[in-house]
Amino acid sequence: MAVRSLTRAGVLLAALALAAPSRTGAQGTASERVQYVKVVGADYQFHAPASVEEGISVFHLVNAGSDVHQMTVIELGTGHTVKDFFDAMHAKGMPPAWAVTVGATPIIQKGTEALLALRLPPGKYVLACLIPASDGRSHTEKGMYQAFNVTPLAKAAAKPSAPAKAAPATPAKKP
Ligand SMILES: [Cu+2]
Repeated sequence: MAVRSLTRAGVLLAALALAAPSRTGAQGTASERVQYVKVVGADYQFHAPASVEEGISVFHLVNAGSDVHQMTVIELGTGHTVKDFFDAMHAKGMPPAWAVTVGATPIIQKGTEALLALRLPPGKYVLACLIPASDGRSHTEKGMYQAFNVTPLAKAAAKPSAPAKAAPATPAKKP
């Protein structure tokens, strides 16, 4: 009798422990896929995938240029385009008020790397290097920005026969 009660309590605790890491409830599962997103930063442009699926993405920024760089992930929201963002950066040298900064890497030297893990909902985003160059212009203005989309997970689930679609260049096998 006592043993059975303990066992039941143990199972309940285990279930709670499994549920705890997921702050957003339904989205998080024990088998949630983590997408690996390689981003190469050059002087002055980014080479990055055009889209990722919603959920957790780990951005791996490599500075392949000779200048210092960083990467800020900005959500454009509805009603704004990448051009709107670029125009605002050109006018003020900093992101406009409507742009939502979702995350950013530190500033890294040439030949170094930085990792940034984010949980991204579907939407339109832009990667941008916000560092001002010596002439006062941001690296964004020099071309260091790239639009990317976060696509709903349901879209991928509708095509179960093409699991490797989201990451053609990299083996996204990490749990
Ligand atoms: Cu830069």
